[in-house]
Amino acid sequence: MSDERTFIMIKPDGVQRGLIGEILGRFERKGFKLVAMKFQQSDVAHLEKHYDDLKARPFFPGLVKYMASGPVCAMVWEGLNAVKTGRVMLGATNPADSAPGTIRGDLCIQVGRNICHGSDSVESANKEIDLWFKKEELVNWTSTQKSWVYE
Ligand code: D4T
Repeated sequence: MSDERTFIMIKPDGVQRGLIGEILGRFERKGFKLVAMKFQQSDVAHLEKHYDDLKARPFFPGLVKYMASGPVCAMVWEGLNAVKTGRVMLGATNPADSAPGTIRGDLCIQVGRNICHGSDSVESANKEIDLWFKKEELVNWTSTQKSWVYE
């Protein structure tokens, strides 16, 4: 149960604003385990695959252009209910609806620059992890904190 994985990505605006440490630190302090991380600038084709379910939406071209405009920090975090809790930590898609205390609620203003992405289901997490990482990039390690994070 504590091995559920989610894909979290700090978007180009989050990177440009120097928020990698802040966002990564929240997942680390929460108790989740980092399994993989990479810093890269993706091309449009890769981002179109990532956002394939949104291709009919009017904001899709602008979204992909912005996502390709600079480097992102892509991560895999592991732990109990990592997908659902990760979304709660991010806050609502539109920062205007995100509660204070959440990443979007605290750190951004507009939906088109909402600084981070998190998988919305275990199924999409698995798809996204496959799209962004090779199997050998997922590090198999034991966190010494595990016995203190879980009863
Ligand atoms: P991501 O996928 O970035 O974590 O966002 P969400 O899962 O929270 O929300 P989403 O898939 O509906 O939107 C993906 C991405 O598109 C941007 N967006 C969204 C936008 O620019 N305008 C809009 O009206 C909406 C709904 C923000 C997130």
